[in-house]
Amino acid sequence: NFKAADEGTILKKFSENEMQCFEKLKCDALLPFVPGYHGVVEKDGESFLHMTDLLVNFDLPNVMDCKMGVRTYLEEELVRARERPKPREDLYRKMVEVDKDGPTPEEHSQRGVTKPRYMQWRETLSSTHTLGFRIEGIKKSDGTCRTDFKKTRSKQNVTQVFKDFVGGNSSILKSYLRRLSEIRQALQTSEFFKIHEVIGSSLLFIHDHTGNAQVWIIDFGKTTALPEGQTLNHAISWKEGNREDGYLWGLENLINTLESISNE
Ligand code: 4IP
Ligand code: ADP
Ligand code: MN
Repeated sequence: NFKAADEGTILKKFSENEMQCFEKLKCDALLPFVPGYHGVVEKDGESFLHMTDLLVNFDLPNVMDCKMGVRTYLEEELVRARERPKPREDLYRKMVEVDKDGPTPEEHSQRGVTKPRYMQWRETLSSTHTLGFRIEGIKKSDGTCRTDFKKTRSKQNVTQVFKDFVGGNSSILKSYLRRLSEIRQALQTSEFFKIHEVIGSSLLFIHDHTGNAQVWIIDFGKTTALPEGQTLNHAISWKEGNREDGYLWGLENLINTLESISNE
C-alpha cells in the first residue's frame, strides 16, 4: 500500500476519500496532528497520496498503531451485507486462524463470513467495544514487529502492552499524555471532526531512545462526511443509523489507561 518516495516523504495508495479529507484538513484545527500532505502524484501508472514520513525525525523509532473508535466498518457496509450478503473465504480463514470456533455452523458450512460480521467479531475480541480503541501493531527499534493483538481486550492486557512499548520510560509516557491532551483539545474545536464519521483511523505513537515522543492522527481512508447540517457527538454509543464512532470516548479511555501507568 506504500511506496518509497523522496527523502522524508512516503506515498500511500490513492483513495479519493482520503484525498478529500487531507484537502479539508488543510485549514482545520487538526492540521498540526496529521501528516503533512503534498498532493497526488503518479508513479508507474498508479496514483498516490504524497505525505510526510512521520518517522523522519526519529533515531531508531518505536512505533505503535492504535485504531480508534467503537466501530471499524461503515454503516453502508452493514446495509449492503444485509441486502446482498457476500460471504468471503479470506475473512473466514482469518477468523478460523484465531479461533476455530469463531464462525457459526452456517459460516463453517459455507466457508465464508461477511465483512461486517468479521469486523464485529474483531471488535468484540479486542478492546474496540470495551475501550473504544485497540492496539493493531507495534514495530520496535530492534526490528521486531508484532501484530498478534487480536485478543488483547482487557484494560490490564492493554496496559501491559503499553508498558512494554515505552519500556518503563516515564518521561516518554508523559510526552505521549501531553500530546494526547493536545489532540483531545484540537478535536473539540475541529470543524472537520464535528461533521465527519471517523472510522478505522489510527493514532500513531512514535518514540526513540533520545526521548523524542509524538502521536499523530493517520488513515482517513474510511472517514466520511455527514449529510449537510448533521454533526456527531463522538462520545455517545453507536446505534445503527446514528453514525456515531465513539472516537472521543476511546480517546478518553486511552488517556486514562496511560495515566494509570504513569501514576503507578
Ligand atoms: C482488515 O482486517 C482490516 O480491518 C482492514 O482495515 C480492512 O480494510 C480489511 O477489510 C480487513 O480485512 P484485519 O486487520 O483483521 O486483517 P485497515 O486497512 O484499516 O487495517 P478496509 O478496507 O475496511 O479499511 P478488506 O475488505 O480490505 O479485507
Ligand atoms: P491503511 O489504510 O493501509 O491501514 P494506514 O494509513 O493506516 O494505512 O498506514 C498503515 C501503517 O503505515 C501505519 O500503521 C504506520 O505504521 C505507517 N504509516 C502510515 N502513514 C505514515 C506516515 N505518514 N509516516 C510514517 N508511517 C506511516
Ligand atoms: Mn489503517
